[in-house]
Amino acid sequence: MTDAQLQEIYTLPRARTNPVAVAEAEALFDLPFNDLLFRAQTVHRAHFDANQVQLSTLLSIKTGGCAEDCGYCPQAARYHTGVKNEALLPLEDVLTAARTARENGATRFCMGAAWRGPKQKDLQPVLEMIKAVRELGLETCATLGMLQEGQAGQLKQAGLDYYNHNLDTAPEFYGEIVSTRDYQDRLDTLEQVRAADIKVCCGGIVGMGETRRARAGLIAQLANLDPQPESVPINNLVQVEGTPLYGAEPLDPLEFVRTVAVARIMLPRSRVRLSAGREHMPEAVQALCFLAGANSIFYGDKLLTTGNPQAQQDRALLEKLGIRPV
Ligand code: SAM
Ligand code: DTB
Ligand code: SF4
Repeated sequence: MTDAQLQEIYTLPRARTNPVAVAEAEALFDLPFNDLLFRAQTVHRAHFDANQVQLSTLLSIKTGGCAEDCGYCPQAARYHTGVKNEALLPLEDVLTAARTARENGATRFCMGAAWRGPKQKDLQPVLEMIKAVRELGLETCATLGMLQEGQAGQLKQAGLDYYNHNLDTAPEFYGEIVSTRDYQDRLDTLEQVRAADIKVCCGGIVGMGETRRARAGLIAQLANLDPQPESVPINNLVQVEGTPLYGAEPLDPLEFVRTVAVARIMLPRSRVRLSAGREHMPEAVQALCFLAGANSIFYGDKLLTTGNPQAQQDRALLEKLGIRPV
């Protein structure tokens, strides 16, 4: 891709990133590992208690059968991954899961649906779920896909605290991963979420065969959202057989740690979440991610359709590191 093409991609109407910010992120990635981690830890301590990690529990409220073609996703109908389709869960099932999450010490409950976006008839029962989960004293988060005009306002009214909608990767790599919605669609949804005064949870996935420059591009793009997202999930691709990205070259764990560190430095006030990909991540690598400034995790035995470390195992890890869960 030429510099002119890159310039064009990064100046989409609502994409505020310019190549200078990408270069800044790239320069951070290129630092010696210890210098990068020292800088990240310094920024981290200036804005957060360094021994505290926020716990969010996920629940898939509608599973599989999705019409989109996201190349990483086991829930896309067009890939044959063995995920069992499930209609929208009844309110009682959601509440049972939320109560368990609360008892286990989670403070936020994130409800995910395998939709391109919610139809109006789908939204109503989700609004009931949000209200009921909030009444349990949990923070609420939802990830339902693209939002249409007016839907963010309804979510806000129901008591939604956070909306998760990821940019996934850098604009120049995005077209190789997803074709059924474009980057601008994602930025538009994020703008609707902001306008409705819901906190933004927005991050991406690494380990999809992208270059370091693309990882820098993703972080720069996130950092240039104005205001910056309150919550930034950094996912390491969970490779699921049947998806196009199955068999991609796995990312070097130290490069994953670097990605977390660059996110911490460029998004100093955001909670950076060490997200998908922890199930098979050695504890020492997770500890390095916390040192690099990660201060949130998905907590609970399952993500949406794939595994996550057992809650008990996570509590033991945090205890070993002297990290307080919040
Ligand atoms: N369907 C909605 C959407 O795509 O906006 C919401 C749910 S979707 C599963 C939420 C996010 O999960 C995706 O944007 C992607 O970043 C992440 N994700 C999905 N599959 C993943 C995988 N195999 N590994 C890592 N992250 C994944
Ligand atoms: C996010 O950034 N990661 C979560 C959440 N937001 C919705 C999802 C991870 C999904 C991993 C694959 C699965 O379990 O289906
Ligand atoms: Fe559908 Fe979301 Fe999966 Fe994409 S990431 S295929 S939109 S469930």
